[in-house]
Amino acid sequence: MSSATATQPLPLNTTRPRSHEKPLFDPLKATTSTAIFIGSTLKPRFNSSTKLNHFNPHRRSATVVAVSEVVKQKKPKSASNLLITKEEGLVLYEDMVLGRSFENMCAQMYYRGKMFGFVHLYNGQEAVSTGFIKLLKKEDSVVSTYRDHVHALSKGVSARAVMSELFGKTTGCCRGQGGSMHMFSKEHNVLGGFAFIGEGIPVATGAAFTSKYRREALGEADCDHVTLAFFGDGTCNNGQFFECLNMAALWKLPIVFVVENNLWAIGMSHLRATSDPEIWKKGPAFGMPGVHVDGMDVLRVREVAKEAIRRARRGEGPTLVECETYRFRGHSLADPDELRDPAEKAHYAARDPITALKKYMIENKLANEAELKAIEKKIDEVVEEAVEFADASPHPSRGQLLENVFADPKGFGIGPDGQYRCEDPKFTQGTAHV
Ligand SMILES: Cc1ncc(C[n+]2csc(CCOP(=O)(O)OP(=O)(O)O)c2C)c(N)n1
Ligand SMILES: [Mg+2]
Repeated sequence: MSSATATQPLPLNTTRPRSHEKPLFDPLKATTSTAIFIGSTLKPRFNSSTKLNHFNPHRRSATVVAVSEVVKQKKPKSASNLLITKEEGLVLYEDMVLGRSFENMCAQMYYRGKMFGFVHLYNGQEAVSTGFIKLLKKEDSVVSTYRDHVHALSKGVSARAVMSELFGKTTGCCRGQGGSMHMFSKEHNVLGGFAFIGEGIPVATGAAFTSKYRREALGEADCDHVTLAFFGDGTCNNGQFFECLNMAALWKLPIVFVVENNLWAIGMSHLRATSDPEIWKKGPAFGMPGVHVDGMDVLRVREVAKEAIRRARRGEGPTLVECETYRFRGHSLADPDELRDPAEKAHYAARDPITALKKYMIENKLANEAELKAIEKKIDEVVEEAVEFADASPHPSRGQLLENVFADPKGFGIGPDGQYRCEDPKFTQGTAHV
């Protein structure tokens, strides 16, 4: 091989693009119709340093782009050009602070040995959960991944129920049988929590199909329920993602596919793992709008989310939204987080979505310091109280161990005497011969 064509192997764990990689999407070359998207001209009052500016210089610098004109440019709410009212801003702020405080407390409790297994925190990504989920109705569904605590909280599952679930207690939202990666609440239509990546996408697609079936086949005219499917960048290279985009577009399902592109899949850089790192482009390939949004800016996320959710509710079909975000901690609490470049971490830390919203609200006189402090104090108390509640709650009995595990509990979980096999002292010898 001549030296001109030889390429150096890419060092592990770098975000540097491969030397043969084409420059990514160039917003300057985009036509008007490809570059316009809601929020793009609304100038939310974040200062210029908070504008989307991907860490990698070869990445796009566009704020928000779409390839479809389906979602039109929005008019500002009022002459003041603000994107939110005071009340809306306070709801968003409280939800993001709840997510952050809850996760910080999880870390403390995990290292004190109160939780078992892997625990994946959401710090840094709050603008995505809050920006989308706070727009939903109770009947709408949310499907998450193993990074699911905050999605459940945003959807209204109490901090007590999520913390107890993490502690493995009967008062948890899955009665202590799910743990960190399997948050579920029928009451709040949180359909999981999934440990396998991509596993939730077909579940979400099925939930969206249910809404359509109820409306169109069962004649429930007012059934306009929407499903949000959250998943990561790494998951977008999984076949289930493509299969579900196809079905959702084919049947015009009321679903929004929300990609939380935090640039990493454990220790694998998105740019190393993906032939075309601009995930939003995969939407139009299946005939649905694809949108990229700054996922560190809750107001921009919210504007995009509003339109995507409305589209779904109107029966106009799915949307793929790529939110560019960052996780502030390691992949899980077992990850020492030594792989990512400290400069990259510092870049995103400076764009903390909670600090940005606080600044926006104060600068625009939507709230003062004291009001926001009061919210932070209230949330601290909610989270402290959730820990006390979880700690004081009982562990499940051994008899609960096999509940909801086997489809045919008579054959496996319950012995001929009607007792759970795990109550049998010989249980450890196995149950397969029951
Ligand atoms: C089907 C399957 N394959 C592999 C894994 C191991 N795994 C756990 S997390 C992860 C990376 C996922 O990255 P991403 O989708 O970007 O989500 P993030 O952790 O960044 O939120 C992988 C490959 C898994 N859980 N499930
Ligand atoms: Mg990721």
